Amino acid sequence: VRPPIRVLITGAAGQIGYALSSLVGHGELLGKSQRVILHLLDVETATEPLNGLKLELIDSALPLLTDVIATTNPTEACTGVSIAIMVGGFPRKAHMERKDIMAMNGSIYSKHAYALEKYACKGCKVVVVANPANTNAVILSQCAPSIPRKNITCLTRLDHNRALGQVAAKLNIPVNVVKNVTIWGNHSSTQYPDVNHGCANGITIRNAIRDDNWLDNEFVSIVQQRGAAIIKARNLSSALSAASSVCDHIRDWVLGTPPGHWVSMGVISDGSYGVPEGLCYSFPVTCKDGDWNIVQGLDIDARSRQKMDDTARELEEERRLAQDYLQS
Ligand code: NAX
Repeated sequence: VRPPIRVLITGAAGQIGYALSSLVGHGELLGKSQRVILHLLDVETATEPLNGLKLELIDSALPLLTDVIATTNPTEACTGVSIAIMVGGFPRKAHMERKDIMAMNGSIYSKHAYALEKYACKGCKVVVVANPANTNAVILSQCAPSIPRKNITCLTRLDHNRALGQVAAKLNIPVNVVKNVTIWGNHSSTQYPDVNHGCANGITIRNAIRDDNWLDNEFVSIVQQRGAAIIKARNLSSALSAASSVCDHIRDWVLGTPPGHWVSMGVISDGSYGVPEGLCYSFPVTCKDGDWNIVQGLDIDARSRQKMDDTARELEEERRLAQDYLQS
């Protein structure tokens, strides 16, 4: 029997944490035969709901869940973890400027980076969910230089899954026969959802849908604005779908993507596709043996190029704000 793996969820008392911890306990993160110990971290003001979550997890009697540690101490939370899911953060409020939100998250992510670097297992895999997810990942990577850059990622799988869902709905086919869409860039409304290399039921998405106008305009804006549509409908941001996508992101990273399939992950750019090095940018990736690699050699048309550059520019601007904070 394999030993249990320690999985950290920060911001665990929030709504994504609530949905995610149960999915992890059901084996959706690391497979149905891998036992896990959940490390749940939140801030002191959230102690009661955090403990309430622990009680509910105990009551769920999940065979794969060996133990639950609920804590407000980052050192205890990070000790011995092999997977770190960073959901905790300070969301942007209407009155806040981007530089203020960057400073709040800079302070959180530099502290968490320090605790992970010092106390997590060597080789710990990190996914940042909290917004601005891409730039929080850059901050974390800069503040934890001993964690390999390849181990620090951000979540754009929810956007990827939203794109798959839209194509499947348009064609009235099951979502699992749609593959190889790509989310390029930032997890924000400047992201570029790209179907140019995707397939549905074995034919290209463009040939299957036969409506370039819809694909180039409405589809792109539905995916870019989906987060806002969920907030309008629920009066709360996406939680169930975000939690489910986190599991997809980590499971594929650890266990591998199926042959011929790629997924979207925010990863630290190595300069592929002309994306400035060091930005955390969403690319198409394949995963094998616990490692991801950017899919190379895709044809990029002029329209796509422009959208990929626009979202890179936004990320550079975010990185500048983060840099200002880190140097202050
Ligand atoms: P909630 O506000 O419900 O939960 C956030 C939790 O983080 C709270 O319990 C809070 O106390 C905790 N927290 C704050 N500072 C902390 C710290 N220093 N240490 C530990 N915990 C801390 O938000 P929720 O709806 O769960 O969303 C969490 C984050 O995910 C937000 O930043 C949100 O914008 C982001 N999202 C990112 C998505 C993505 O695809 N990358 C999609 C979903 C979501 O919008």
